[in-house]
Amino acid sequence: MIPPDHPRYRSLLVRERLARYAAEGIVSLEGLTAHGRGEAFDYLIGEKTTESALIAEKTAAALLLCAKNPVISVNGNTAALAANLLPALQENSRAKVEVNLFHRTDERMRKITRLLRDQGVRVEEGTAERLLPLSHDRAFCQRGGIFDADVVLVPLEDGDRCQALRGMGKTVITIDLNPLSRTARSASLTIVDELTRALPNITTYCSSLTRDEAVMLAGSLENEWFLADAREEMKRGLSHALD
Ligand code: PTJ
Repeated sequence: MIPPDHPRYRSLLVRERLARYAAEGIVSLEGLTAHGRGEAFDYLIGEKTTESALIAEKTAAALLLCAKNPVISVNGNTAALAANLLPALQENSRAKVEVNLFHRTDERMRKITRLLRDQGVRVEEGTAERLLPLSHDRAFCQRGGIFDADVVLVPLEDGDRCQALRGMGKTVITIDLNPLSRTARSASLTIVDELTRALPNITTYCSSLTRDEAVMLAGSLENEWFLADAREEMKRGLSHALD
């Protein structure tokens, strides 16, 4: 029982939820360590959406709106943290949702799909094939889903797949609190923000951007600027903490 007056109440609730989903086999044990790493980077940006992250979120909405075939790729952590946020994003962005796992088992695929559907997400139903040039199981995806997508949103991504998708000519948007990760550096657009803060902002921008604004923003994207600003924010956060 976590007391609501605990100074880290929200963070402890999220940890408890992830631990529960890990016990149920939805989050991988490795996913718990990935969450801890994210928390550490979130401290450094003050656990809030920075100005540049908000612009990145607006740009992500623009990319999704301009896409012909946008797809949101969902792993165990994303399902556990944000299943309830995905229906609105799917609605506003017209994106397909496909489950894609690093630690892939049929049982986890089923459980995550069920969790998403229970929240109202329309999950792609096709058969996954080994279609991406990767030696691990993230190579499995669906024709008509990730394989045919022109823009893919891949929160909490693994660097290899990000590079593989870029190599296939796709625009890759990631949400990753670590601006130094291979994923962050190889994505077309990196949102350095916490997943559950970032998704509602993208959803809102998907419904408020005009077509012209979306085309203009999508065309002016410079990922290095977002990464550099996130690093600066973190440096400022660290010096502030040490003062
Ligand atoms: O469910 P599976 O089997 O597909 O496995 C998923 C994990 C997350 C285990 C897998 O994709 C993985 O190993 O990811 P990495 O390489 O640890 O990368 C995850 C990145 O997400 C790290 O850079 C973390 O800092 C970041 N991160 C963790 N939690 C959040 C986050 N970024 C944004 N919001 C978060 N809540």
